[in-house]
Parts: sequence; structure tokens; C-alpha cells
Amino acid sequence: MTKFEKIAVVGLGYIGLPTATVIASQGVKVVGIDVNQHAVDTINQGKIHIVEPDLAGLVNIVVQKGTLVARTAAEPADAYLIAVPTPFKEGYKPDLSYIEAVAESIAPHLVPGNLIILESTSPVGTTEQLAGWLASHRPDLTFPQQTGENADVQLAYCPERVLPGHVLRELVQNDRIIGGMTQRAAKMASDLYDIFVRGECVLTDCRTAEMTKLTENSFRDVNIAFANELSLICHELDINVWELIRLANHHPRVNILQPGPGVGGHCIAVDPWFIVDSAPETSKIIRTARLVNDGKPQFVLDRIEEVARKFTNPVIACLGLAFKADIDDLRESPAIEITHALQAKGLGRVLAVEPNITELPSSMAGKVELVSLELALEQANIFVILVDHKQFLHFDWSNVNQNAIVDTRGVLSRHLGATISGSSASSTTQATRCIA
Ligand code: SAJ
Repeated sequence: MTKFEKIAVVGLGYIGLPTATVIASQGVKVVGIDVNQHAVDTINQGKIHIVEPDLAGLVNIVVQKGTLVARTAAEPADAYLIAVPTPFKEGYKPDLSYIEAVAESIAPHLVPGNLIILESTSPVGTTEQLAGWLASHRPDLTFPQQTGENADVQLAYCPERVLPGHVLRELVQNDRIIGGMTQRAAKMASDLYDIFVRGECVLTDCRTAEMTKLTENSFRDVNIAFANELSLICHELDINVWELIRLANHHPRVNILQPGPGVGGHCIAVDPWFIVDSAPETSKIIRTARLVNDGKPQFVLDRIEEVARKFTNPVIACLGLAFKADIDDLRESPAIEITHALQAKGLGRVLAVEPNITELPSSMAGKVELVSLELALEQANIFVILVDHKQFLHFDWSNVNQNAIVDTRGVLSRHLGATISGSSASSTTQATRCIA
């Protein structure tokens, strides 16, 4: 039986809403708090304002049962779980203003015995900073930086680590890293996650937990940068990078990731900068990886321009706008960046095929045409594969002019890899011609 009768989840976005819902599904009373009136109203109707498989059904159930309610103002609770955005501002400096605003909104409701957990991806030291803001609002209460284990209010940092598209499963199954400002805080937070986490809860201090999250995403960014740099080198040396990686990965201790048009999403392209900002002189590889990945869209644009020059009336179909395969999330998508830039260059008509959306983002409306794959195949003479959506992976590209395809995701090579499976060198040469 949990000691938490009521939990407040502050920030009802891609992480907060699924977390609030999963806790509520365990029969614990949850109040979700968000400044966005539309999000609050939608949730209270048992619906959702974001896209995540299976989430809508579960929200509907917990709202009907009355275990989840959404509010625009903070209210008293036993524990507060904070999942608000931490973007960066100019100069790649972390913007902690959303966390500061949460401190101000929950401070009046705090009572001795409360637990506050920060889940937002944050630079090292943010949990302590949050405790400082709370203490300044509530001089009548004690906080861990003042009285340690005996503090009235305890704080912990526990990063979310779920993969968009698999959030409900990963929320329950993933291991959690729980960093307490004190040991008592870590233990209290671990009790809270016991409500719904089936993975292991590993306890540490809050600074290490903050750095763990940044390290995980930087690890991925650096490894993607390695693959992206290989793709540039292979272009110079006329080698098919996907075949190269497939071969190198036969080594038992080599596992190279996939090159692409750049790194998108809300996390991997942002989090490494938090490390660079905290240790600018030392974070050499992490900074360089960011620059390599951010440079990839321009490389792709140059390849498209080379192909377009061969056509008198280029009609360019951009295949995929999402930041990765089989999702509808366009946030920080390199495919969007490339499609925008292509249109702005005025090389020719630009079509977009994105099977996971029904309308283009407003910035593209009237400039780019959203069409089906079939229509694009009829009307375009240049095809730029920007996302490896299943619709493009399963399509037979062999009847399309191979010299008019810019394949940034290795879709053609994956096809060939499956069909030649370790034989025919001539097929391999064919793949070399049509990659970015
Ligand atoms: N990408 C490549 N090549 C690859 C793998 C990915 O170019 O081999 C690109 C994708 O196309 C995409 C970007 O990287 O544009 C990021 O995609 P992703 O699937 O690697 O990661 P996200 O941003 O969806 O989620 C990551 C996850 N972190 C790690 O895998 C270490 C997730 O577990 C985190 O919870 C999430 O960031 C987050 O919220 O921080």
C-alpha cells in the first residue's frame, strides 16, 4: 500500500501526461497541473492533446474513474512530480524559467512531509537550484540544503528515459535512476516509483542522476555523429556507407549506428549542450558531435542541388517530415529543415509525403504540397528519402530512376541488403550511386 494518497504531476506534456495516467491507473489519486487551458480541458474530457500510441484509451479510463483530474492551478498534494520543458536559449544556455515558475506555483501549498521530484532533463545542479527557489518562497519550512535528512520538504531528481512511441511500455519496464538531495529523499522517491515501475530503481545523489540523463543522450548523439561523419567520408571515397556499417558491425565488439539527414527530436539535439555549457573547455567530443550532426542537413541539401541541376523542371518529392520513423512528431526534425530550405532555394516544385500527418505545419502551408506517395511518384522527378517510414521501406524502388533518388536513410541499401544478403557485388555498386 502506497504512502502517497495524492500526487501532483506538474506539466502534462509528452512525459507528464503518460506518467500521471500510469500512476492514476494504479488507483492512486493524481492531479495533473498545466498552464495550458486547452490541454487541461481536453484531458478532463478523457481525451489527449498529444500523440502517443494507446495513451488516449488509458486517459479516458482514469478520467472516467476519477483517479486523474487536470487543473490549471497548483493545489496541495503529498508529492509533486515536475515534468516541464527545459529548452535552451541563445548561445545554447539552458532555460530553467519553467522550473522556476513551477517553484513559485507550488511553494504556497507545501507542508512538512512533502516530496518533490524533478523529472525534466536538467543541467547538473538544477535540483539544488529548485530547492533554493522553494526555500526563498517558504522561509517557514526547512529544505535539504539547510537541514539535510531532517528537512521538512525533501527533493529528488529522477530523469525520464522513455522512447517516444513506446512511452507506456517503457515507463513501466525501464530501470529508473533516482538521485536524492538526501538519502531519505531517494528512498521516498523510490517508494513513489514502486507504484508503477517494474524495472529496477537505482539510488544515487541528485547531481549524478542529472548527469546520467545528459550522458545517455550525449552517448547516442556522439555515436550518431560517428555514423554521420562516416557518411561524409564515404561520399568522398565513393563507398556505400550502409554496406560499410553492415560489414563493420559483423565484428563482435563494433556496433555503429545509422547515418541520417541530421538528429531531430526534443532530446538528443538539446541535452548535450547542457554538458557543454557546464564544462565548455572539457566537452570537446560532445561539442564536435553536435556540430557534425547539425551540419548534416546542409550536406543533404548540397546533394539534392547536384541532382536537381540535371533536370530542366525539377519536381522534388521529400519523403518523410517527422524526426524519425513511424511517428508524427515534427519537432526539431531535420527533414522539416531540409524541406523548408529546399523550398526557399526555389530549385523547383516541392512536394512532401508524410503518411503520419493530415496537414502541413503552418510555416509550409501554401509553399509545399502535401501529397500521397502515389501522387508523388506520378508527379515528381526527384525523390529525397528523409525518413525511413515503413511505407517507404516496403516500397519497391527498383522501377524509379536510381540517379534521381537521394536516400539519406539507407532505405535502398536496406532493400538490397535483404535481397543480396552477402553476395553480388554489382548490386552493391548500384546502391552506391543513389545515396546521400
Ligand atoms: N538517429 C539517427 N541514427 C540512429 C539513431 C537515431 O540518425 O542510428 C536520429 C533519429 O532519426 C532522430 C534522432 O536521432 O532524428 C533521435 O532519435 P532517437 O530514436 O535516437 O531518440 P529520441 O529523441 O526519440 O529519444 C531519446 C532516447 N534516448 C536514448 O536512446 C539514449 C529516449 O530514451 C529518451 O527518453 C529521449 O531521448 C529523451 O526524452 O531524452
